[in-house]
Amino acid sequence: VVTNEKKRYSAGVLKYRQMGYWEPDYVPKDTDVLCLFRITPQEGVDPVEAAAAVAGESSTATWTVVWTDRLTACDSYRAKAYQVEPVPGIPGQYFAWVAYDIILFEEGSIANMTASLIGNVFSFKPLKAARLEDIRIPVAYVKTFKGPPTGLIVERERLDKFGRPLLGATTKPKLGLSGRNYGRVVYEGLKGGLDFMKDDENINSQPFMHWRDRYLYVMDAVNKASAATGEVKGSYLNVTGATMEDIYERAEFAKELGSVIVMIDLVIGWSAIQSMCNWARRNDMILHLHRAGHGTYTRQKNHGVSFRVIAKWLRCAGVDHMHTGTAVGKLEGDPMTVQGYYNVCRDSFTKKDLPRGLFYDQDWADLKKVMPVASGGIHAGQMHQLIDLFGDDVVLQFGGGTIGHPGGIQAGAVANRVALECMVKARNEGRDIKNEGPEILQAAARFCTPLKQ
Ligand code: CAP
Ligand code: MG
Repeated sequence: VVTNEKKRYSAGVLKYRQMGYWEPDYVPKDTDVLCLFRITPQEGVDPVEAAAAVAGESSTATWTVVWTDRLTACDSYRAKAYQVEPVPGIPGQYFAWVAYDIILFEEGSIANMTASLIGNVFSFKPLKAARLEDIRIPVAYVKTFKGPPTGLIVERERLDKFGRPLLGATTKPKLGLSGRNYGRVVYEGLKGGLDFMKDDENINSQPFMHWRDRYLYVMDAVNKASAATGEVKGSYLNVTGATMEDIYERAEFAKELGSVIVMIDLVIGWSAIQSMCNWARRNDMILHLHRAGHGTYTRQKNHGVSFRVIAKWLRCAGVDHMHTGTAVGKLEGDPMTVQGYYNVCRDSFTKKDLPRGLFYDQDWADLKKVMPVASGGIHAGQMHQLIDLFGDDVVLQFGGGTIGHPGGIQAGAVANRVALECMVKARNEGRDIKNEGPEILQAAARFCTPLKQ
């Protein structure tokens, strides 16, 4: 049985090319969705046939010709693989370029777009592996999405904070604190100089701290810290829950308590994210997106979906903050690729940029900009690297790098704020912070014990 199965997919019996899913002369239209897949065909499978199979299985085809094809305008419904080339330096891998007519997609629906593009094809037997590397969403389709409810420009206006990155911290330990102790951490962090505190990805409503309890103590801390510092402060209340009803109930309570921001996890799914975008828009709320779970399908370089594609879908779906990586912290990610994700968040028009992993120009029409979030194992000692890599429009989040400070949580926040302000000042004075960063930090530390510590 195994031998026959293998033959069926490897001995040139695949018919996708013959069925019309390979069109080497096709010139993509401005209105097409364009996808670049990295494919690894099984031994003996012709790469062109494999590319045609990807186009087929992610649009209209099944494994054989069906009579009912003739009852549709199949020429426009069929996706077209139009270019295949070996991946330089990696034997066995190919780039397959595929175009999809806009008619294949429901307007304003990421769930629908993803059900086609990543629905079946990643478990297809003729391929050992497949990865969706990049996507060009045509401007005609972009215009059917609402995009970020607030956007980074309006966020800065609401916060009244300009000309520097924003600072945040994830409350730690992730799980186990009571509401009252949790609130204390939030107060200390905000009072010490952070702009935001944040719930972690997995804190929802566990037995040790129910969500209402958390929200009450957190908002008490936010209000007291705002009064003490004279700054607008926030704490991302994670409204993720088991059902959409739970999510709405939590978000409504956060609003009632005066929070400026709520948070959702990527794992709630595309339709829930789009619903929360609508909710945030109706309620003048900043919407923070934690990309919990993304590493299960974005990390492997030969299989899954690149985060740059997820970032494009998230900007269309409509979030205001998006975790986008750090390149220098505890989590995987190289500087150039991560900068590419930041471009997707913040550009009005993201230019093709191969060194940063961007294969297409992307016109964002008038979709607002997303504030990227750098988080994961970073601390004040890396301030120069972070500002050099990401500039001002970013939230730098130091969880362990605030709450693990030897002098306490408030001291951790002070160290981060002083490190940030001295580095921004040095950069604005024209100093080369990339190389002189440690020196600049040490000079500031002479007058700031928490930073010195
Ligand atoms: C960071 C963090 C964040 C990750 C998410 C954690 O804590 O709270 O969830 O950064 O990763 O649980 O690891 P620390 P990403 O600041 O203490 O490291 O931003 O890449 O999605
Ligand atoms: Mg976390």
